Amino acid sequence: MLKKLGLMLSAVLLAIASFALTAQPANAAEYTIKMGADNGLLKFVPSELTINAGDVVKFEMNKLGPHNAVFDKGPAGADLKKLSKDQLLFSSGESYTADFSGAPKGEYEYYCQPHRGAGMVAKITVE
Ligand SMILES: [Cu+2]
Repeated sequence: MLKKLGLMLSAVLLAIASFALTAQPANAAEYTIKMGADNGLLKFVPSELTINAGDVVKFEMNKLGPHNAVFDKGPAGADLKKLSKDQLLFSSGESYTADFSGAPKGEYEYYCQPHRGAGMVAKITVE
C-alpha cells in the first residue's frame, strides 16, 4: 500500500516537473509602440526600444494620425521592406505588427512618412 502510494507520488512529481519545464516562456515577446504621444507630440513612444531577434513589435495608432512606420536603415541582411508598414493608420487603436524573426542584430531606424520632417523618427535595437 505504502509502496503504491510512493509510486503514485513520484509519478505526480514527475508530471509537475515536466509541466514546469514545458511551461517556460519559449515564445517571442510582443512590444507595443504608440504612434503619436499621449501628450500630443508627433513621436513614436518609446522612441528607442531594445528587443531580441524573433520578437514582435506592434505599432499602434494613438494620436494625431495618420501615421505609418517605414524602416530605412538596418544592419546588413536586414529585410527592411518586410518590416516597413507603408499603409497609413488613421483611427486610434488600429495597428500592425512587425515580425523580427530572423532579423540580424543591430540598429533599425524608421520614420513616419507624413511626419518625418516634424521629427517623427525612432529606433529599434535587436540584440
Ligand atoms: Cu506620423
